[in-house]
Amino acid sequence: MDIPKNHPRYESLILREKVKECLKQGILSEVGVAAHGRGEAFDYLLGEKTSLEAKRSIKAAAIMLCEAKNPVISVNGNTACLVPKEVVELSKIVPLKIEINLFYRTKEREEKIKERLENHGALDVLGVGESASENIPGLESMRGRVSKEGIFSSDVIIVPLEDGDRALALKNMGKKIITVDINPISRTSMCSDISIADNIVRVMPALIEEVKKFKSRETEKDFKFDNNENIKKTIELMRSNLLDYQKNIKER
Ligand code: PTJ
Repeated sequence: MDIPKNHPRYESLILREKVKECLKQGILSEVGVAAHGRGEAFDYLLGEKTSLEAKRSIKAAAIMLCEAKNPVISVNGNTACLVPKEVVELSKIVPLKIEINLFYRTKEREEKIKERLENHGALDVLGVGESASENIPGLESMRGRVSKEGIFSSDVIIVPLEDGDRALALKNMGKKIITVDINPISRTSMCSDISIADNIVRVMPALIEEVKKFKSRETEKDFKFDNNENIKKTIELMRSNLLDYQKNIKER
């Protein structure tokens, strides 16, 4: 569908078109559409821009990724739909491994997501078919199936767009978790080591830039990050944005 460029919700509608297309192609799960809608609602509360808190968490994530021994990005249907090019670029510059990990796992979806990532330049995609032969202890869902050389043996994992029980199970295995979840109070955000509360379409380009800065030694050496403080400030920002909306109604 042709979306008029001057539509006030242009960017959001373009993303919806992408989601619709990925659903048709079998990349996104049907439930992934609901997950996207939940993300849109939180984006409204954040004013649809990257907050200072999100910028700080992105910088902390870049440092953690670059200092990791075996970093991995976990890719589900929503992530593969929205940011395939950026996932591949990040995997090359850190470098890190790409692993497909689906809640609604089917062979067909694994293959389609792999193909989408390969079309964007991915060379080695883990987590497909027999490659996911290990299990995350204590996790009953399909997300528990992971590859030995990827998530199972990783030290740092980026877990985007997932509000569930896997992050905690991975933490219990002794891993460091970075999440990209625009909802700062999701289970995953609350138990991660670094919680990036921003839209993944804005996070990935910013994360790639921060990794480049770290690699070229432009990141300040004494950068400190406190995830709990950052989550609290993000919630405060949402609250103050809501109060601004309320004030605007009174003044109209
Ligand atoms: O592809 P599969 O089979 O693995 O299925 C993926 C599901 C839909 C199961 C997975 O995405 C999921 O667990 O969805 P949830 O539980 O709704 O969690 C998704 C989280 O991501 C929610 O907290 C949303 O607010 C958040 N979110 C949605 N869209 C975005 C987002 N966060 C950042 N950027 C977005 N664009």
